[in-house]
Amino acid sequence: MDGQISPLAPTPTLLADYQPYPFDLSRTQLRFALAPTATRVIARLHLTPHGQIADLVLDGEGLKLQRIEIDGVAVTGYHLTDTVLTIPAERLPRAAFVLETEVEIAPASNTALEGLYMSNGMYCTQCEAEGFRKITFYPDRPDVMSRFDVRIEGREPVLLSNGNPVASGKDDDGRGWAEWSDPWPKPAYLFALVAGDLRHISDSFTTSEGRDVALNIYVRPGDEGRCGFAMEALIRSMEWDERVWGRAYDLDIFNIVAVDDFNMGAMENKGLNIFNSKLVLASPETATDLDYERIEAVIGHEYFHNWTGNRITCRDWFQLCLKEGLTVYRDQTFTADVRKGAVKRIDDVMTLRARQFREDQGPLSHAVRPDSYIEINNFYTATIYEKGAEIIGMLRSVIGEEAWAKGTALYFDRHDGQACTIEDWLAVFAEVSNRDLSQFKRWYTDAGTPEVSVRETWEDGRFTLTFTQSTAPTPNQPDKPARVIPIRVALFDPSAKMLGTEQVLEMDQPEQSFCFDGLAERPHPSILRGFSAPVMLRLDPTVDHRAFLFAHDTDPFNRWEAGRDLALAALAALSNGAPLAAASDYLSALGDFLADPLPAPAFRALCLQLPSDDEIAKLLCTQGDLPDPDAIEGARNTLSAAIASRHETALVALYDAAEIAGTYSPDAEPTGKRALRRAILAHLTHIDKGVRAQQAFANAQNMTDQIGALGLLIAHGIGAQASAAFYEQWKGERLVMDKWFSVELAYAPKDQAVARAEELAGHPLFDWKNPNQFRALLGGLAANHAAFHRADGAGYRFYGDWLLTLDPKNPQTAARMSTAFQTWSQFDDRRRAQAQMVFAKLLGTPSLSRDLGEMVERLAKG
Ligand code: B3K
Ligand code: ZN
Repeated sequence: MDGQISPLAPTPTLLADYQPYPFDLSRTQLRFALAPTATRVIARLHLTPHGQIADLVLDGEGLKLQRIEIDGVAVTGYHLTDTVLTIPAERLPRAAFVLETEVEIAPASNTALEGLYMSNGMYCTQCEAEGFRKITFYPDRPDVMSRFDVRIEGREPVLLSNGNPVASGKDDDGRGWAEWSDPWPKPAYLFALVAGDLRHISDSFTTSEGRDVALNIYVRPGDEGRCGFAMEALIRSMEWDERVWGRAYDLDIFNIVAVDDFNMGAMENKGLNIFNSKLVLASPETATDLDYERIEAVIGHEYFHNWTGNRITCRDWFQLCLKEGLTVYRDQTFTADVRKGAVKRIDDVMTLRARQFREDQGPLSHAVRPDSYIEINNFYTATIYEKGAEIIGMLRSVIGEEAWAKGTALYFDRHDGQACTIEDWLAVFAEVSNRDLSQFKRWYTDAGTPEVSVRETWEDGRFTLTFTQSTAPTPNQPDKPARVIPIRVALFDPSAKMLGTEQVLEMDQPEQSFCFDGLAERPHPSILRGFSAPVMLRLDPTVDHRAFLFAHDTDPFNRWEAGRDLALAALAALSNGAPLAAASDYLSALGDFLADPLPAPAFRALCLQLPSDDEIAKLLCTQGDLPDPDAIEGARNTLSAAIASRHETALVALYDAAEIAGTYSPDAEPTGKRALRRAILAHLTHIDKGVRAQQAFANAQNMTDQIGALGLLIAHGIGAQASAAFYEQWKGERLVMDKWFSVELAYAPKDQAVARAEELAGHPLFDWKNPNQFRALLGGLAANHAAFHRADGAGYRFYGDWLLTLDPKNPQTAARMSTAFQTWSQFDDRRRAQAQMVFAKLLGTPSLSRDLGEMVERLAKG
């Protein structure tokens, strides 16, 4: 009954209903006898009632109960449903007791990839958020923390669980066993077990506290040669967390395991992180620069959870951002520190806008701390992760560096070993900074992206910036009172000299003015530097500093933003049918930028990359225009071609200068050069008949260059040969094949993409039950804006039918992939009607899962 919708509407879980668990669970002993179709799990739970008399309620789903005893005596009179086991209070001892259950589960038939399941003959687990209840009867909630001792029995050579290894051996019949003990109390969602025929690479790390830690990365046989970079990334993460946050590792061993079938990126199980193999395995020939960067970031992210998530966890799932927002903030600053510097902020803002702003401006908008959910897995969203991280950054700039350092130290001291709330988190900062953070807290409780408008006045040497904030209503939240918005500002004189220093203006009213006196000339303001708050900035339409800032701003983010705004304005005008002259401001500002010898390649690459069709469509909606996906695609191509013809000489010179000889390195500098060449190639391919892209493909020495060129060739309708060659070269590499499926669809001409998707869905190498492959194919199509949003609805229908196919097997991934539909209501009536037909079909399917059901219900509201 995996996640099947009940005939009655599912009841939401409410934050307001939180009650502490009435038992203490000091120790959990688990014994697994592994078998693919009949694994036995014996659980001994050491429970103590908290005083009041309460029923013992345990979660459990899809478990065959074999035995249930309290202190060695069989329990009678318990009540068992599909999801809950209840032992009435009157059948429980009044003092500490041990509940022992024995259940049988079938990991081989677990296609939902939640709980204990199998991937290529290997056993593995995924328990967050509520997967442990598919393993044994248990209080499966994050505020119940317990010490775990685990014994695993199986024929697999590698048997792993959390914590430190205690003992292992082999029985006479050749069956192996291993015992693990985790000294740190943890909630069940951090439990993990892995068993399989695996290979590993090892290293070690000595912590600042003098602990020698063995580090291992386990992979399928044959993949050992591709985990070196992941190991280096782990060591960099451990060093960084000690140096920057004072957090040291706390076990004798840290294991990472790569699995091919995984619903998301990775999971921070205590001492035994489980990763999607695409976020571990890398070689220059098979992984792109972006893959390398993501591997490092995700290895860091999961490792950083050891403190922000594991040592201090969440009281309930409404507090998910407590660990996720903070840990994303930590991984973003880690990447900026060790790899990318200032361009990382631009990447992060692009992601935030593409994913979170999009979510916040559509039917799925929700608060960073929501107060109700039906399926918690549907709330692992960009809002909780990325906007959650933005809030941390704002908090830091609002309270200042000193209070930030004191507050974080106090948080770790005070709450180590606890399951906490957002209130606990904010309280430490309120205390150390002596500030009332109740208005700031609205960032957690109020959904929606604030719009901040700016007006300028200049009079008698006084320059005034007047800001107005407003947030549009979001589902179930009609009123949006003013928030605290930190706005980083600098002023420049006309010769581009900064006047004074940068300041953080703190806005906390619906409208507020800030004055700057004693200025000789009207300044150029640079507002919201570093994107100091996740808001949509609307600048004074009567003054335009964008070309000035694109040429001179010393804040990389705002410099990039100025160029981006000019490009967006041009693209919006072209999409609405304006002639190319509408792009002339942008084209000449870009010329000045290209003539500046100083910018680094990575920054130049970002400035040369045009906004996505999705972003252009959103801008058109904001302006009150109806976006037409075909016109948008046309506008983007027109502008790209115009960039190429107008600036050909400068672009060719930069392209040639960024060529790299020698061996591949994933370091920031060569990565920046490759990104620049790819960005320039995207424009030049419009005017050179694809000659350079063909050369780039033929000469590519690494996956970054190869797949980059392939995408362009396909986009220009000249990729058939290259695509076939790519396929022949890589058909034996599962992770590269994911890239191929994706690129074939993301760049296919819009009128051919759906037919190609249908063809590829029947390809012998396409296994739709593998989440990476499903995501590659469906995600590839959804990334092709004009194809997915085809006016005749063919893109929507293909996509919807595949969600329906996947849903009974893997509701979590089906639900997540449904977010491709979140912008449906911004298009014309014909497209809207097509999307609504898909929703009606999905909602009319009686067996639709709770996961996908909740998503489609919300999406359909538009
Ligand atoms: N905490 C996990 C995500 C679990 C998702 C469950 N549907 C990975 C992470 O954010 O680090
Ligand atoms: Zn996380």
